[in-house]
Formats: sequence, C-alpha cells, structure tokens
Amino acid sequence: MIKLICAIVVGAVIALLSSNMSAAYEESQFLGIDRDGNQLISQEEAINYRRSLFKQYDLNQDNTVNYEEYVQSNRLRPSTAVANSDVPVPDEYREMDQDGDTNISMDESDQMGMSRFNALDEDGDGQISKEEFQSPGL
Ligand SMILES: [Ca+2]
Ligand SMILES: [Ca+2]
Ligand SMILES: [Ca+2]
Repeated sequence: MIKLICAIVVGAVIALLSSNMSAAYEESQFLGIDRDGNQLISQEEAINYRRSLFKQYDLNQDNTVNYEEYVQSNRLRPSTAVANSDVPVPDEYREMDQDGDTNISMDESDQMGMSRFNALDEDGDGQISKEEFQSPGL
C-alpha cells in the first residue's frame, strides 16, 4: 500500500514538473519575441521573429530556405543518416511552401508568420497577449 502511495505521489510530482516546464518554455519564447517588453507581441515583433528564424534556416544565405536547409536546421534527420536521404515533408513546410517549388522565400515565411499571428490573436486586437500565446506559437 505504501508503495502504491509513493508511486502516486511520484507520478503527481512528475506531472506537475513537466506541466511547469512547458509553461516556462512558452514564457521564455514569448519574452524572446516581445522585444519592447510591453507584454504584447505586435505584428512587427512577430515578423522580426520570423525573419530571425528564416536567417537561421538559410544556411547558405541565398535568401531562400530549401528543403535540405530546413531538414538540417530542424535536425529532422538523425546525424547517423546519409546526408541526402529522404525525410518526409512536414505539414509546416508544405504550408509555407505555397508554390511548391521546395524553396521557402522570405515572403512565404512572412505570410506563414501572419497566418499564425492571426490564428493566435483570438480577440483580433492586432496584438498577442500572454494568454493568447501558446504552442506551437509563431
Ligand atoms: Ca511588444
Ligand atoms: Ca538557402
Ligand atoms: Ca489579441
């Protein structure tokens, strides 16, 4: 019986810890995007954030993110796999790559940012509050 109680207590503590950790993650992501620290994410801040992500993805800096760069940046392929082995295309990439040429332009990335922004902005006031901000975010 004592063992069972211990197991329940340990389980509850683990559940509590992991829920706190995901909240902390969202909090730090929010603070990273909210550059002027007014506790709201404006459209401009959202676009700036998308552009900094875009630059990180664009490994050869030619202003497009091709699928190989996306795979490498997101570590979608295990490091032990062959360099150009196929990785299934995630929905996010398909959604961004509107013309389907397997290159993401900055425009396409901006549009994805705006559609995510609008999806998160539940009250439609053009700002994302902490309450509105949630995973997967922008
Ligand atoms: Ca702000
Ligand atoms: Ca590139
Ligand atoms: Ca809002």
